[in-house]
Amino acid sequence: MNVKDFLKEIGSDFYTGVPDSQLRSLCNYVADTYGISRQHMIAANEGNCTALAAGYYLATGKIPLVYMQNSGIGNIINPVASLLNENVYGIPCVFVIGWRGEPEVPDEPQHIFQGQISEKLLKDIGIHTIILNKDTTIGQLKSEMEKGKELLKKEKAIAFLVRKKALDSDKYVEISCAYSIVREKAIKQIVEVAKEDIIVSTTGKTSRELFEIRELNQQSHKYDFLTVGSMGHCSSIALGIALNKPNTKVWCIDGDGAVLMHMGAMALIGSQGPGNMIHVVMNNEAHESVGGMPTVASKIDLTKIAKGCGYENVSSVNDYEELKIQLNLAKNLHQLSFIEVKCAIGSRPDLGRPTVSPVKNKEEFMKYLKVLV
Ligand SMILES: Cc1ncc(C[n+]2csc(CCOP(=O)(O)OP(=O)(O)O)c2C)c(N)n1
Repeated sequence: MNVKDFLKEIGSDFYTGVPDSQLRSLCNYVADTYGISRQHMIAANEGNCTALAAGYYLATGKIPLVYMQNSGIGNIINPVASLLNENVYGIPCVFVIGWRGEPEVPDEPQHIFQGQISEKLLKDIGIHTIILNKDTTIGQLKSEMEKGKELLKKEKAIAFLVRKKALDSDKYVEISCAYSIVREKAIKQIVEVAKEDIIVSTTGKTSRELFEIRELNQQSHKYDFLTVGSMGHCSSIALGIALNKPNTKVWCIDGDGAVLMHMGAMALIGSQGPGNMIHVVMNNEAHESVGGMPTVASKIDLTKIAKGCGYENVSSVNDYEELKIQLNLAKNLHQLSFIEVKCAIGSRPDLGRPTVSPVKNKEEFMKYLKVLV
């Protein structure tokens, strides 16, 4: 189904979301139509989107649309159950949710369980759900929307679970930034400096690149914890390790989208101040792993936030030479460090995926951590 026809049937004129590769056509269409504006905002996480949508409804009485990947259902549960729900305020909203890990469609480990429980989770939080297939026709959508519109009128939320290739669009939005560092090359430099240290990497292509760098270097994967799911939480994982292995250097390779998603983590990291932790943020000002839609990282100063949270050694780099200097400085100082790496948007088209399972990754990683202090 063409995205334009789909959105016309829903009839919203306010969009907020966190991008998803499976909803790329919708993201592109909305970005092409509204840009990033008062009518279309990419929020830090799906819970924020839900609350923003609620504010829009309160102010306008019009129905908002939230788009997201099903990985984000966890983030909406609280505002759906304790804000939108009819027993609380009764606020209508349309969720459009990319269904990764849908049963019987092969997908990455982090999507399998989430995919299995998505429909049930939505039911459990009281959201009437319509499944959109590759073959769903406009006629079928219209008839499904009869009930949907009734529910919205009664101030209830509804959701669309969108299967692979169910939505298409001819719109394509090219998003770029002004920086030249290639993320994969920067990760290679970190690996060189980190040597036998621990690395915790973020969700998306960063972890895939780290995995492939180890393969290429014929190194063990035991040094790395790849946070394949749980977007926004890798720095908290790194903190938990750093505090309990105080003589081990712990590198966290984060993304700007992920850092924004759960930015409160930086406040706890700063307040604990582990001198053995180095938090590196690959800032390409975009959700590159899922299609390159922009984050708001271009509008804020991450180094000021890090300083404000209590990180001691803080820098921002824009070229490989400066990156090398800051990586070595952080390695040799015993101070909580923050390095922002301004990166270009992009990755290799032939980038693979980890071939070691998350459980095996955890076992090897824990075995290695056991010998460290
Ligand atoms: C809670 C949640 N929402 C959305 C996603 C989908 N997702 C995976 S990677 C990613 C983008 C990450 O962006 P960033 O941290 O800036 O890293 P980049 O891809 O730019 O390297 C998104 C949105 C997810 N995995 N989890």
